[in-house]
Amino acid sequence: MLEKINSPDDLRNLTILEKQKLAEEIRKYILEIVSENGGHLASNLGIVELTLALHSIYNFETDKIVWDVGHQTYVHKILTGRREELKTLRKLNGIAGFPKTCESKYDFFNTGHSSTSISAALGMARARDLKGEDYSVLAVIGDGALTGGMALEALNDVGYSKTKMTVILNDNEMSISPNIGGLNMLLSKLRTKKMYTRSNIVMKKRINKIPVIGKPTVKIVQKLKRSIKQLIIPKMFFEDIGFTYLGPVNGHNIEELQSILTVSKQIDNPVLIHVLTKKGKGYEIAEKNPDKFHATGPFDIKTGKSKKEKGKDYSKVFGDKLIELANKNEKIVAITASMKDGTGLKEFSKKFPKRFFDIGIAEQHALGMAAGMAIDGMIPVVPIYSSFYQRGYDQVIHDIALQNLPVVMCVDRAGVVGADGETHQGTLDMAFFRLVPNLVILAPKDFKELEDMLEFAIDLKKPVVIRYPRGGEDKETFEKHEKIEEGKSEILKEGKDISIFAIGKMVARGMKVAKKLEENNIDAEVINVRFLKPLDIETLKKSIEKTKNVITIEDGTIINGLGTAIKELIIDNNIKDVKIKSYAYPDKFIQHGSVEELEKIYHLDEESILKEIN
Ligand SMILES: Cc1ncc(C[n+]2csc(CCOP(=O)(O)OP(=O)(O)O)c2C)c(N)n1
Repeated sequence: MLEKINSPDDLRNLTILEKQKLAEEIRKYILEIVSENGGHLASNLGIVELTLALHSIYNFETDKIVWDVGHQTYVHKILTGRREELKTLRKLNGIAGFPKTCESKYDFFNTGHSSTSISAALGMARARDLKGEDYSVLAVIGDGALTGGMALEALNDVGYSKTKMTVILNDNEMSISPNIGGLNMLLSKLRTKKMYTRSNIVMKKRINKIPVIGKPTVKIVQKLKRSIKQLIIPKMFFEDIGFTYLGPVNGHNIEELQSILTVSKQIDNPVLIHVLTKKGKGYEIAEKNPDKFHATGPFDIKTGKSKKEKGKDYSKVFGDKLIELANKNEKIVAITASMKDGTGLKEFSKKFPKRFFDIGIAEQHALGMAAGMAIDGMIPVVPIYSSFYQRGYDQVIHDIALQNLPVVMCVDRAGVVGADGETHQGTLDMAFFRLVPNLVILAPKDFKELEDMLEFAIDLKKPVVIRYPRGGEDKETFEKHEKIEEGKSEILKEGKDISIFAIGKMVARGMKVAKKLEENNIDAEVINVRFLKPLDIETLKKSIEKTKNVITIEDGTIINGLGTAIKELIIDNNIKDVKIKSYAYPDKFIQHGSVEELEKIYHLDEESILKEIN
């Protein structure tokens, strides 16, 4: 059946039974592709029937849909003419793992970060109304994404606006890990209510059609409507803030989904449809381990085992060291915005449950709360992925840095992350953190240096940022690990012909480049810059004055990073006749592909650097 589906039109004449069969084929197809390419498996397996129903009832030639996070759009991509291309999922120049307006006319809004869909959809609905047009606008959001502040701000506005739009709440009780929070408590009450079935949908339609004649009758009828509705719809949050709440509905029953979507389409006010789904549906191994299969690398379908041996990574090194430090210092607390596993805090959460806080997908709140804990004597450690730190920028500035509070901000997945692409690349953090007064910014050259930096940061009693990349350390190992001192770089190799200044994971590359240069009788000096801020002006200046030839290497954007800092240093100190070249990512959003491929494209690999020096 799947081979016959080239556009949503091909769904129109299918029976429910045929759609059920198609759902199974889609599951199998996604499983095959993700087991080869890696990707977001469990969320996509859980949303197959819902996506089929959406494309059956709505016509996205005119109607519009925004997918929250966007990691669950593989089914949507298959149904909208990208079935074959999906085989190139997350590969360089292949299909993206998230919606992209440039990829298809059926992708109406780019997503990747959580909790944006309701705002975007409301914007589209308001634009539609201002233009006097008529089509449906939908947002599909998970129960995890609903915990994000932006989603709640949008709900507040939608309910009040009375604008015609539909929010589909895909409730699988999971964020990446089990979902938490007060809203989750509310949803779990709703989950236990009687399921919406075709028969009570029909009843609700009838209630809405009770005619209203004359003023006195209005009140009676409205009262009657309300009391009947209460029998079916629990009076609660969503209705109170201006939505018509429909559900809960079984998200794996295509017939019931289609019925409820048909009702929603006819309502001219905001509607919220509560859909219950199972993450990983249809693949038992993922159903049992939805967190592990939220996002996965290539794996064996039979066993669920990873095809690549997962070595030690920076997140694990961070998590283990934090446990060691927390054993000695009871003021240390750890905060995560729904990323316990990804940031290496799983073991910490078990060891110190009272000092561990998973606060939902709410980076702003995580950092604001960290500031509160710090001002009252705790030492909060907050690991967040680089691209998600963007969410909490004002909290870093206004709540933490301005009050000079001792919060340790660990920037995981810094630099290019690879297959997740533009929304997830962590190339901007050095640039935006460097602007902020009071921040101390470091990046380790290897695992051991991350451990040392964490220990240093916890003792520093200042706001500190430590950035480190996804994955493991370089094979280039370092014997030397000087003590970390504020604002002090580390000279790894002395030389007289060229100064190589590198930071973070790029220090290893700098060393390799220096070794190769040595073969050509070029004597390079290599400095592990360590602190982007405060910069070790004295040491770096001395080196520049000696060689008058500098290259800088960093895994961040070219704007306002290490290269910029060194250029400023040269000008501010009036050092004349210096040749300088900076290796960094360009002022662009970096597409998906493997880290190695992207480094090559942007001339950050060893070979490109050497070619340009010679
Ligand atoms: C701002 C932001 N923080 C964190 C993430 C990482 N992240 C991706 S999906 C996800 C969980 C989403 O849960 P939910 O919305 O319930 O969708 P599900 O995967 O369960 O279908 C998280 C935390 C993100 N994409 N954006």
